[in-house]
Amino acid sequence: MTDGPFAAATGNWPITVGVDGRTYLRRALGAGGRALPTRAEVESVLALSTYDMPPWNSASDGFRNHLEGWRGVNLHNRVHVWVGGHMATGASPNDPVFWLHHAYVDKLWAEWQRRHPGSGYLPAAGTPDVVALHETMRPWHDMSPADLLDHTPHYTFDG
Ligand code: CU1
Repeated sequence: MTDGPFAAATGNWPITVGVDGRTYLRRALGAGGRALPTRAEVESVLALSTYDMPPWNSASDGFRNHLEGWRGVNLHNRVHVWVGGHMATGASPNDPVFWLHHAYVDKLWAEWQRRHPGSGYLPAAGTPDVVALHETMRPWHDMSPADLLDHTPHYTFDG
């Protein structure tokens, strides 16, 4: 960034994980091609009533993949690409927008849960190479998706 509060010249936002040796925050707003998701697109993903389904990978047609961005509407991944720079790489946590974006993805998950109380995390059990509802997750190995379905002991959202 060459201007603003995160500009390299101010020295107030050091990059902790670089990808190309440059030590300042980089963005390329809108250069990635696809526009940011619209409200209608967000609503279309929130309307999906099934969290996930076979084949339990990036080809699955459920809420998870449309939210994460592996198919269809693509809410999460395309924001990374739209911001560009560090956000389009594995060093994306360097950008403060990363944290705002992921907080909003968490909010969408909570909203999906509220709208679909009869649905839930899938797979429930017994799916090779996919974390089932009560299986522990890497890297912690002491929490399962079931342990985290209720976020309210940890945080809540206004509005
Ligand atoms: Cu992300």
